[in-house]
Amino acid sequence: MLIHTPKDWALRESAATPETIYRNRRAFLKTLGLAGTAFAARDLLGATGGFPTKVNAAFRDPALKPTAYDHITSYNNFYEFGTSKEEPVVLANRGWKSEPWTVELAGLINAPQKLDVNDLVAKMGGVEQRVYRHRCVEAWSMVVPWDGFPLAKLVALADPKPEAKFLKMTTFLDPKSAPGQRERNLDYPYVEGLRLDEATNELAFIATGIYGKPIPNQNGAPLRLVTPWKYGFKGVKSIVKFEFVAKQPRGTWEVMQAREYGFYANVNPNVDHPRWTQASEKVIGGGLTRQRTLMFNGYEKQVAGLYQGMNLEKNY
Ligand SMILES: Nc1nc2c(c(=O)[nH]1)N[C@H]1C(S)=C(S)[C@@H](COP(=O)(O)O)O[C@H]1N2
Ligand SMILES: [Mo]
Repeated sequence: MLIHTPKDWALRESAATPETIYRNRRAFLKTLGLAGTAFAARDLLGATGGFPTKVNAAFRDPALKPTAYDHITSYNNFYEFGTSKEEPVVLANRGWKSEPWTVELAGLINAPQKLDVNDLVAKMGGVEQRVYRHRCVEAWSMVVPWDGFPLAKLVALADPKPEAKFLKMTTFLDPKSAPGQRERNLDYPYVEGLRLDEATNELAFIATGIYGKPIPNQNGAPLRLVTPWKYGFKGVKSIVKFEFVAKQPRGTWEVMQAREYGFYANVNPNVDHPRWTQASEKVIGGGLTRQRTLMFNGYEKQVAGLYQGMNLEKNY
């Protein structure tokens, strides 16, 4: 794996450390007389995603050092826009529009609907910021300050019927805008799924921003799933449909290679990928640093109960 060298397009934020971004935002809010107040983003910026946000201290482990904005937004997996880490930042910003965006709630629910992403965010009560570990199945990791809302709130809005046991989430399909879909480098549209009790776990999150700014196209604008105890490929980007179903859906990577990528995809240092170890991970932005991978990516306390009595080697 190559260490990313910033290109011209990646230098926009290069002067901004995580610290200065926070400080500048605070200064900005102060000039508006809004520091410390909760308010709706659209009134202020007219931006997708409901900004700016409040930090949720319950999801901000002070021991976690957020990865620089530059790395988070220029080292990406988004196969719709290329299979390298560097292509998505260019190819997802060349004509593909993540705005306006309609989201569909469908399936075994009492409140099926199609709504604009901004209306959805408003119904969710705006956005909050959480700092989560992000661990890819390829054995690299970051720490990301995501802005967004708990997936449980969206599930409540959909109001599932008792028969609904799983939530299936689907990415847009637009081969004209997405070169990877034209090349069919995966089976599109990209699909992922969760058990309903996983979807309503307090950690499951829908991100609409990063570092208090609308989420860039290459990170899955305008909204993507974040399940920090699972490998990154579960975090389906640019979602157009949330469908509540009775049967366990098959994810795109599971369809491609079921022996390597399972439905659960819980981060587990004790179960290796068939082609490499999962016991440790490379830290993006951390030079040559590798660190030990933690069970459930460090979220054992919040999620271990979901998998009680399950064989995690068989249910990988
Ligand atoms: N639609 C879609 N979602 C996707 C992917 C993808 O290729 N297409 N890649 C996944 C993988 S493998 C990872 S690690 C994360 C990467 O998210 P990031 O680029 O924001 O770090 O997105 C996931 N979601
Ligand atoms: Mo990944």
